[in-house]
Amino acid sequence: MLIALTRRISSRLADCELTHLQRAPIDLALAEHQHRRYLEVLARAGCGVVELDAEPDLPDSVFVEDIAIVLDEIAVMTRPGAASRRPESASVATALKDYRALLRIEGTGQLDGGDVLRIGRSLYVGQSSRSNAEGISQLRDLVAAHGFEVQAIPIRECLHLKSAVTALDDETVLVQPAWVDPGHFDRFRILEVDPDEAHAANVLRIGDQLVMPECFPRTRNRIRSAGFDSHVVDVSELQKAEGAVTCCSLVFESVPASTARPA
Ligand code: CIR
Repeated sequence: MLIALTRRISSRLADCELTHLQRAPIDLALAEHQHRRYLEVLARAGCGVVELDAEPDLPDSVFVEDIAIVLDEIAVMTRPGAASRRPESASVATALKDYRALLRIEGTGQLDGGDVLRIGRSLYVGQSSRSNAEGISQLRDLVAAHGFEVQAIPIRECLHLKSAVTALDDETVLVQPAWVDPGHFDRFRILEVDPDEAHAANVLRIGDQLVMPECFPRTRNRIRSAGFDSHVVDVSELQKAEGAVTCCSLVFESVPASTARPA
């Protein structure tokens, strides 16, 4: 069974970190409504949705993707690049320890889960303002024993690697070429976002189902022409906080931690 670990929106969402966007007023009630719809889509896509309690004092805490990388046998607790986000880890770790043995990025390492794109046994990791060389190097060492290789990928003008590229299946990626060089993914079939939809590359993959924001119909048509259907959800208020669809959940196979021991 697939679990989607999520968290209720903080009432202080409007105080979120912003890197590439200007601050715009966020309608909190609408954000909460959209988040509930997002959870419904996750359930429709086959996930058992686990909702952590809100962390009212942690504005970005709905974006649980950045806090951990859940792999088949282990989960790596990140050390988020924004110091304001580090207190989000404790409750996510408490929830994940029932499912996976936990490893950690430590010391001066910085890593956001939004920078980590898994395809098969490869982890592509964005070199971003949030994820530094030390964090990427620690991740490489932690996952090597579990059969994963790590490849660092330069990005530009966007927050995370997964703002610029996500996988639609194990053979196909959806890329925003202004933010990442598609050449890094030339072993895959490459689809590009519609030029009028700069932020459309962030698509959430749940098994063989896809979820994307409602506001990118042109890119949705492009991927449909390539054979990919998708669920849509309106996430306009979370987008003002520089979030999208991958960032609000950690989706993983439910394996009790006792049977998912590190090698
Ligand atoms: C931040 O800047 O950390 C949040 N305002 C947005 C994080 C979005 N995370 C993601 O896409 N993985």
